[in-house]
Amino acid sequence: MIKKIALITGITGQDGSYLAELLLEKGYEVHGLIRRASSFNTERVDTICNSNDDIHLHYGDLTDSSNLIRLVKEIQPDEIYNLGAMSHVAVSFESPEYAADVDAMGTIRLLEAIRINGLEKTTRFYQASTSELYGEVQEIPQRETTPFHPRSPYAVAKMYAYWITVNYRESYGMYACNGILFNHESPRRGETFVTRKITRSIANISQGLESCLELGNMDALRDWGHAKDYVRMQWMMLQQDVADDFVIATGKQISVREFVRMSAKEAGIELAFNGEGVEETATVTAVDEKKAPGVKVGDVIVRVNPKFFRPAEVETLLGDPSKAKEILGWVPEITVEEMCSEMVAADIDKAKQHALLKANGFDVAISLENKSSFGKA
Ligand code: NDP
Ligand code: GDR
Repeated sequence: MIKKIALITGITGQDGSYLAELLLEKGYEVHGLIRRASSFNTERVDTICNSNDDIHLHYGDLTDSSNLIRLVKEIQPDEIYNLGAMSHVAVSFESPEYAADVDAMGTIRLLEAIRINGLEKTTRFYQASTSELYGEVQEIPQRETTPFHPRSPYAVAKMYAYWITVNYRESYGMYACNGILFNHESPRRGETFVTRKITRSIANISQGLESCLELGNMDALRDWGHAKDYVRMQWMMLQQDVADDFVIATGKQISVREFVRMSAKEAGIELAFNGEGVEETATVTAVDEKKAPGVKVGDVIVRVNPKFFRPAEVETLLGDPSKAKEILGWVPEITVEEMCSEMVAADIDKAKQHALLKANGFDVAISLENKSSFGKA
C-alpha cells in the first residue's frame, strides 16, 4: 500500500508532536520542518523519531522561501499542516515584525511553494488559524461567521494567513482550509503559556521548590480544550470532499483564576483569593500535607505582577463548535478538568524528581523561581 505523505511545519511544538504521532498511527510517512538552534529543540519528537522509521526531520524556516520550495519539491507531500509560528501573543508585542514575517509571510511562502511546484491541485493545506482573530469579540459565542477584530501583532499576522488561505482556495481551486482553534493545552504545552505556567509552578510550590506564582490578568476567560482532541480535528479537516473552515472549541469557558484554583486543588492545596487588580493574591486555606509537603496554611502562593499585563488584552473567548460537530462528527473527548489533572500530575512527577535531586545535594540547574517569571511571558 502506498503511504500518504505529510509535511508538518512546527513539528517540534505542542501540536506538531501530537499530530506526528497521530499521522504515524494512521500509516503516513511524516516529514517535519525543524529550526537550527544553539541547543536541542526536538525534545517533544525525540521519542517518536527513535521508535519510528517513517518520520523524517528537515532543517528549514518559514522565513526562508527557497528552502520551503526545495523541500516541497523533494517531499511531494499529499498534505501540508502549517503549524509553525511565533505563537506567543505577549511576545508578539515585543517582536511584531518577526511575528508578521513568520506567521503571515511564512504562510504565503508555503502556499507559493506548493504552486511553484505545480502541486496546487494535489497537495492539501491546513492553516493553524486561531480564536485570537476574534480578539475584541463581536458575538458570543464565536462561530465561523463572527467578524474578526484582532488585538495583537500575532493575531493581525494570523489574520493575513487566514485570508490568504481562503484566497488561494478561491483563486486556484486549492484544497486549503483554516482550523480556527481555541486555546488547547496538554503536558507538552510550552512553559510560558498560562495553563502550563500555572501547573508547573503549583507543582513546584507543592514540593517546596518555588514559593510564589506571579501572573497577569486572572480575569481573562478562555475556552480550553486538549491538544490531542484538536490535532485529530486537524487531520479530519483534510479528509473531506470539499475544503472548508471550522471553529474548534469546547463551548465552555473558565477564567485564569479558576484554572489556578483547579490546579492547586489537584495538588492538594485549597486557596482563597483576596484583593483586587494588582493587589490580588491567593492564600492557602487548607493543605494535604502528604501531597504538598512544601506548603502550609497561610502561605501566599499567587500574586499579580503587572509586568504580565498585555498592551491590549483579549478578555473573553468562547467558541461554538456546532459546524465541526454537524459536518465532521467531531466532539472533544477530554474535559478541562481532566486536562488540568493530567497536566498537574505530569508536572508533579517532574517536581518530585527535582526535589529528590536537590535533597541529595545535586544543584538543580533550572532556576525554577526565575524561569517561571522570566521576561514578560
Ligand atoms: P508551539 O509554540 O508549541 O509551536 C510552534 C512551532 O513553530 C515550534 O515547532 C517552533 O519551532 C515553530 N516555529 C517557530 N518559528 C518558526 C519559524 N520561523 N520557522 C519554522 N518553524 C517555526 O505552538 P502550538 O503547537 O501550541 O501551536 C501550533 C500552531 O497553532 C501555531 O501556529 C499556533 O499559532 C496555532 N494555534 C495554537 C493554539 C493553541 O492553543 N495551542 C490555538 C490556535 C492556534 P521551535 O520548537 O524551534 O521553536
Ligand atoms: P493566549 O494564551 O494569549 O490565549 O494565546 P496564554 O496562555 O498566553 O494567555 C491566556 C490568557 O491568560 C492571561 N494571563 C497570562 N498569560 C501568560 N502567558 N502568562 C501570564 O503570566 C498570564 N497571566 C494571565 C493572558 O493575558 C491571556 O488573557 C494562546 C496561544 O497558543 C496562541 O498561539 C493561540 O493562537 C491562542 O492561545 C488561541
